[in-house]
Amino acid sequence: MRFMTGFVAPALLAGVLAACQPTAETNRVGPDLVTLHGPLAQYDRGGMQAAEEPLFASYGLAFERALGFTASELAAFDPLTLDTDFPAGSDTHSFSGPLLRDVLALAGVSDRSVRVTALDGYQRDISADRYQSHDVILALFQDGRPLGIGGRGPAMLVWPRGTDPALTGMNDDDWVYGVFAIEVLTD
Ligand SMILES: Nc1nc2c(c(=O)[nH]1)N[C@H]1C(S)=C(S)[C@@H](COP(=O)(O)O)O[C@H]1N2
Ligand SMILES: [Mo]
Repeated sequence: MRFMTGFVAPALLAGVLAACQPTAETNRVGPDLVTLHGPLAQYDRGGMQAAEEPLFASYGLAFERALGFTASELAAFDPLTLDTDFPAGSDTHSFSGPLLRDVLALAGVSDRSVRVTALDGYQRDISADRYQSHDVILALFQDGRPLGIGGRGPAMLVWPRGTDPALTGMNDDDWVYGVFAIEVLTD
């Protein structure tokens, strides 16, 4: 994300508006892996363009503006590592990535539910109470390797069910892999 807040001189407006569109950009290494939309305090891109963004469109993810996170932007957060079984009862893996609440806080979000959408269309709603009270991460790595597209990437919700007593025995329903969009709900 590149913040676009504050005042801009009228002469700069055209350029700023152009920068809001998900079009030609040369100063980035890769795409937004996770796009945050809904009522945010910060945005860095314009509206969803159905003709150019069919995956958003096919899941009904329409927005006027959003905040996108590239791999390097997600990697800039302090990571947390969780050693936990996944799927439940299976092998233990070491997952790491930013706390979901930290990513949301960067966009000024702290008390709203979020709807997490995966590449396969799987969706789960997570209440603010849950992401604030549990150290759920947006995992980017499993056992030191980046989560890949086609695997569990680009990001995955991983919960500390091995160490957080309140999560003992939780099932996998909210362990969403293939996360690419997070909508902040207005409840
Ligand atoms: N993207 C995505 N994540 C998901 C699911 C899914 O269907 N899609 N299923 C959930 C459920 S119900 C389970 S039990 C676990 C394990 O799913 P798997 O059998 O597809 O590995 O992933 C969870 N995360
Ligand atoms: Mo499941």
